[in-house]
Amino acid sequence: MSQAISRRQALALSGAAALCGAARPAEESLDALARKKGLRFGTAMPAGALADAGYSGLIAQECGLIVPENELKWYVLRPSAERFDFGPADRLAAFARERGLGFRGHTLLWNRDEYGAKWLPAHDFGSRPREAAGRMLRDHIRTVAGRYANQIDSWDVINETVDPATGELRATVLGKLLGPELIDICFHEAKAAAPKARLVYNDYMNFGAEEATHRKGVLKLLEGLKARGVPIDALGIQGHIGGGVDSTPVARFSAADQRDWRAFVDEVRGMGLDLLITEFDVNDRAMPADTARRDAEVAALAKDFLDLMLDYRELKQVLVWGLADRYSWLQGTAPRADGLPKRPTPYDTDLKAKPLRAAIAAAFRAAPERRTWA
Ligand code: 9MR
Repeated sequence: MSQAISRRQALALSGAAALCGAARPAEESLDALARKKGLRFGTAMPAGALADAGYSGLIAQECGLIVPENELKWYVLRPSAERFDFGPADRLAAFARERGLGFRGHTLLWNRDEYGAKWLPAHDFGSRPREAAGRMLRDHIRTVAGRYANQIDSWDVINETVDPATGELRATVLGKLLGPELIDICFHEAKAAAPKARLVYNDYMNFGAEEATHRKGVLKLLEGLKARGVPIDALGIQGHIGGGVDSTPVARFSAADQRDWRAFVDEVRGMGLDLLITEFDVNDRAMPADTARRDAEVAALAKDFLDLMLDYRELKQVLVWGLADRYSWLQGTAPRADGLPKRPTPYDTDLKAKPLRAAIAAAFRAAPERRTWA
């Protein structure tokens, strides 16, 4: 056993002490199960959760890495064009270091203006706007990726730049000024600023016939990047399954959907890219009200999806978008018709493990071994 692992285990035990009596799994952590197969398991974490000792202790116990949920986005980091605020991201980085956890970066550019810096759409780029926009983007990436170059092991360089409706690149302020070159600039600058970090394109293309245009658009983007020699290491598959935010709810991973999804993942693998599941959760918006039945449906859908994905030895990390239901973004998005709280994550609101946790553990146990990324 390596020294790093024993230090992590010691730290996890001290974290578990902070759980203050919340129910804890009597078995190995999800990250320990993942590691046996060369994988890592982690979660998104908001800086606000640092004050929640029970929850942050559970994260330190179950996870091998965290990713800031919002704290590295332009709208948090860039209160104005001139100023950076690293406070919240630095607090999460410190937590990761103290607990011996890895740290992922999300995201150097979320190429959707509605989730960008508030001031950007009205920004005056002056008489040579294209040059000014390129400079701003490069400065941003150099500053942010450079700051965490020794800690962040993989970066979502670009998040969600493919329009699911058309498969084309989204029209954004920076995209209109720089054209498709915007994407290349981001990857090249990230490589220069953080040469050791793996560079990832992250998006929410999903399984299901409705998602075919999105999948096709992502493949086209990746093919272009590879053809131009852009330094990209992996595709981040967000893995928000269950549908239901702006698409039809999906309760099953049908044989036809599995076939089409495999064809998509095979193409990505064929380009020599690794894979991550970066934001896993199961939207239970249209599942039964009864808790036991709902949890069973969530777990079954998750297990089918994870089993297929873990079959790919290119899959190196699995991160959930929140470890407990009270921290899930889905609570505030497209509510259930019956108004009941959603149950999309592995732990309930009282931090008790649910069948989804068991499904993830079972999928890791059944997964083939792979060469680790770390
Ligand atoms: O979970 C995040 C939520 O707290 C934010 O309000 C929202 C907008 O910044 O982003 C959510 O996270 C998204 C992630 O950054 C990218 N993929 C989709 C996630 C859920 O919307």
